[in-house]
Parts: sequence; C-alpha cells; structure tokens
Amino acid sequence: MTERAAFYEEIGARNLAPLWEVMAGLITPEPASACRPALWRWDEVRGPVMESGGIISAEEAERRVLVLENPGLRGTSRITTSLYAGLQLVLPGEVAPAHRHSQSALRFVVEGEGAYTAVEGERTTMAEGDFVITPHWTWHDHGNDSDRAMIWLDGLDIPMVQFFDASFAERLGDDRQPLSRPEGDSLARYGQGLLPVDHEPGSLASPVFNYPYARSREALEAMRRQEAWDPCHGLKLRYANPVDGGYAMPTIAAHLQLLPAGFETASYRATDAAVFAVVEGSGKTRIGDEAVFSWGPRDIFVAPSWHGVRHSAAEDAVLFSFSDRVVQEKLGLWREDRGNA
Ligand code: 1HN
Repeated sequence: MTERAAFYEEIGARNLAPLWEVMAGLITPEPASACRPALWRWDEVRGPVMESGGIISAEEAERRVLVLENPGLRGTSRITTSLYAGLQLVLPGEVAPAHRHSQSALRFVVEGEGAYTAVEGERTTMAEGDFVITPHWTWHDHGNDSDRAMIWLDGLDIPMVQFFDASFAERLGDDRQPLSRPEGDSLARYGQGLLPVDHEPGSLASPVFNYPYARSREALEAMRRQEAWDPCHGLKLRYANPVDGGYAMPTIAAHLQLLPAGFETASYRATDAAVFAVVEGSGKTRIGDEAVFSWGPRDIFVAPSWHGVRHSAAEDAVLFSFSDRVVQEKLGLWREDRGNA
C-alpha cells in the first residue's frame, strides 16, 4: 500500500477525508450536472397515465402520479437536481384527499376541464393551461366532478426540502377540506391590479392561487401587437405575486412565453435548469450539443443548467416553464448568458 493510501485509510477510520482527491469535482469551473436533456412526448406518456387509473384509485394512492424522472437522475424522483415533476390523473368522481406539507407545488393543467383544487378554504375549477399553486404548508385537496379525466403537470421543490432536511407533512383526515370562501374570491381580491387596503402579506407566496390560462394568453396576444420580440425568449411573462411583484412562490419560478410562427431564438443559457410544457403549437428545441427535440401540444421537456437553448417555432407556439431561478436569485447564484452558448 502506498504511503498515501495508508494515510487515507488511517484518517478514514476517524471520519476524515482528503479534500485534494475530490476538490475538482466539488468546485467545477462551470455547472457539470448529471441532469440530461429529456423529452416526454404526449403520445408516449398519455397511455400509461390513463392506464394508471385502472391500477390504483386517487384515494388509495393519495396522489396518483407518474413521476417524470430525468434519465441522468433515475431513482431519485427528480426532473432536475432541485425539482420534482409528475403527471397526475384525477378521474371523474375521484378525490385526492386533503393534506399539507413543507413542499410547495404548482399544477399546470395539460388535459381536461372542470376538476378542482381547493387551497386553504377556497376551491378553483381548472381548465387547460391554468397555473395553480399550492404553497408550502397550505391544506390542499383535488376532486373531479366533471365527466372528463383531468391530467396536470405537478412541479414541486421536493429535492430542495430534502436537501435541507426540513420535510413535514400531515393528513387532514377528511377527504375534502371545509370551504370558507366562495370560488373566485382570491382572484377578485388580489388578481385585478387592486389590493385590499392595509393588506399585510401573511405568506411568502402569492395570494392568487389560480392564474387562468385565458387571461395569461390574452396578455401575450395583446403584447404581440406592440412588443418587440426578445431574441432569446420571444415574448416571455413571469407569473408574479401581486403583493410584492416577486415570483408566485418562494422556491419555484414559472413563466409563459409566446414564439410566433417562424421565430428562432438566439442561443440562451442560464444556471436554472428549466422544465418546459408545450401548450400550443409545434417546433423544435436544441439543447446544448446533445439534443434536438421536436415538440407539439402537451409534450414536456427539460433543459439542464448552463445548456444553450434554442427554440424554433413552426407555428405560433406557447410554452410554459418552471425552474429554481427564484432561489438562485435570492442566493446570488443565478447567471445567464445571452447569445454566446
Ligand atoms: C402532492 O401533494 C401532490 O397535492 C402531487 O397533488 C404530487 C408529490 C410528492 C409529494 C406531495 C398534490 C406530490 C405531492
């Protein structure tokens, strides 16, 4: 045994390790993630999601979800190093029982209309493209009183909470939480460019918990008549907390963007790995040197940290996306590179 190996063995018994053997892997000159570009085509995932409805009920599963696992991070329930994503199915007549946990969640409705989520005493009926949040430690339950299956994309900060060892969770006991406010109350109070006088923020998350697609889409459509297109993003809007102008939740940033037919974005990279869900249109996205994905409605893809992203839209296209950008910005870590990747 060499002198070094003997030394490592000796110190290892005292729970000590030599930094110089691992330093280059710890402090990389640029992000070096195991996260890979990946695409989930709707025509390949819808079948299994619907099939899961015959395997287990929403009630028994608590949440009947097929997890979107990044191929570079299999077995860890992650779509990126910091985020979890899944496709959740709620069939007509089903309920997903009320619970709350430290993890914050977003829903982006992919298929269906008429199912609901209740959050902290208010229900919202959901439609395709709606962005719905259930912030950390809020009671939430889902149900479907419509006659159609509903499937949505879940995004949660599970890996971040895991990293901090800060997970708490509890069940309410009843399937449905008691309702204390009429549907639409939050949007009326906080989502009209007005705020209740003397409003004191009681939470780090937005008091608006459904950002309906019809309104977001209309905003993009109105802007396109006026706005110069951003070379990297087309027209891109950020889901905002109306109380402080920040992101809708403290750990997950979300955006909606419009790319007009024929538009090709300049290469763009940032330190936040992003999950994209296609709402409308079709096109292609090149991610680093590794992947070119052709996409259409309801497809989902992920771009890892610091990989150059270039979108090209064959038809007018709308992309929803979410990432950990809000956290990285707070920690002074977030960087972007426009046009050089
Ligand atoms: C959760 O609460 C939901 O409320 C979905 O719909 C997915 C994955 C892990 C932990 C909690 C939901 C989840 C989750």
